Amino acid sequence: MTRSWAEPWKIKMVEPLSMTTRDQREDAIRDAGYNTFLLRSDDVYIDLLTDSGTSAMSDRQWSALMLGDEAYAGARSFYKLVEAVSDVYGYEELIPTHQGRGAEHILSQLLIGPGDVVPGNMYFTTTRYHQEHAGGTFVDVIIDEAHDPSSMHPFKGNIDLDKLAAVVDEHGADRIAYVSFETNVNMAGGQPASLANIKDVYAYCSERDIPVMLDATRAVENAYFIQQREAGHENSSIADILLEITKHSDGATVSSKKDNLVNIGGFLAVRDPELARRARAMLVAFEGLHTYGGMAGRDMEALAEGIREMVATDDHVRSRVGQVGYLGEALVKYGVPVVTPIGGHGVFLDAAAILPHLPQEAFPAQALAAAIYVDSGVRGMERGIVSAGRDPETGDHHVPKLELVRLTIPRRVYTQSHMDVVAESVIEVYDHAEDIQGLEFTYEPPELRFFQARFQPIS
Ligand code: PLI
Repeated sequence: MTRSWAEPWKIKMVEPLSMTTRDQREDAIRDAGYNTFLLRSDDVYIDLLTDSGTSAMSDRQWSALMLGDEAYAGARSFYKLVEAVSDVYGYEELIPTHQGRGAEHILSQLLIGPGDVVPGNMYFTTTRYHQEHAGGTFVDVIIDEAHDPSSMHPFKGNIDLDKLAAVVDEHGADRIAYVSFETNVNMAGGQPASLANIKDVYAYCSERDIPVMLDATRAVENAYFIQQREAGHENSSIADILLEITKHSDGATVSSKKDNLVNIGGFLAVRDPELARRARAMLVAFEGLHTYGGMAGRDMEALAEGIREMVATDDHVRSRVGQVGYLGEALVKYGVPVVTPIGGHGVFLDAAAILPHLPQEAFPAQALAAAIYVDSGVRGMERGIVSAGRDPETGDHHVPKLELVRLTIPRRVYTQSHMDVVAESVIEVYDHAEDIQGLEFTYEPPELRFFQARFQPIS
């Protein structure tokens, strides 16, 4: 007999959700320019826009808030955070920022010069933005399987060493600012890299003096997949695997709004004291003093506690990724095209396969996210051609191979019954997918356009 798993927590406080009618939702999405980012959360029933900053904190984190030391300089809460990052991630030098992109900004400005190249495993929107803003060119060196939604490769986040070597040979090692290595690659569908690949990339780069900077935002979820899928690690704890991952890097940027179980915060962590010194000089100009950066003392307390909690037992991440898998399996069982294997933080619907009647320039994923919202009040997010933006040189759309809608599961927030409601809605929309019309821009912002763009149905 199979035995069910359940969440390793119980609910102590609840937040009522808004229920809306279909008519209300049709008005709301029209008013939002068919962009789910522009909906008011009061008009949303189950909010799967993002897992970023949407976690439920534990009672320990809430009580930690009260211990926040709000001293301008040298706050006790900062030193607690330094200890937590050192114990759990193994980096000694901490630069606290308001969130992940604050850390990306500082790292990019310090390490990238005009004309430099930054190879990475697929791109993330804000990460690439900061790399380009600093004058660099991002080059995707992820394995080909990552661009194939139906490939069952267990480590679709791996870097292809041949692709990386080709970039290094073409430009020369001294033009490579660093390798930007994301754990559990968001845009690929929450897909992990193997520890073997992380080690190989680090060995290759170290021989050539090329730094490896992790985006360790979802490294805990990556560690879980290593434990489950990579031979030799099945008996290691998540905490040990995480340290093994970070050991093979020179530093990391982290958005603490994901794995770290807080609603705001982030950091840059490095090993090199000289790089840390330069980062602190930038921190005081752009974020705040070096012992709080972009965070209040109470935020650093809750973050230090969240960092320890995320690896205190393996049950947390098993249940977190298990819930994502539960939703994914329900959709796979019905035959809805989704990115496989199911990722760590969300289920990614293959909008190109669901809406074959729409060309990519008609923004199928944007249209599908809007249709799911109208059906049930479930809010997902476009992760396709709109998110990819335009090439800053040519002005043409970047045309990603993946045209996806992401249903991202906040940590410790929703129950399996919510997942059932989501699955039923997606199936309903999938069954009538041929009725969904394409969209066109009515407003296209120049930077990170997906956040605030507005659309209308193509007449
Ligand atoms: O949203 P920030 O600034 O704390 O972090 C930016 C960021 C960096 N790296 C990765 C892999 C992310 O996923 C990320 C933010 N992700 C968001 C907001 C998301 O919805 O996935």
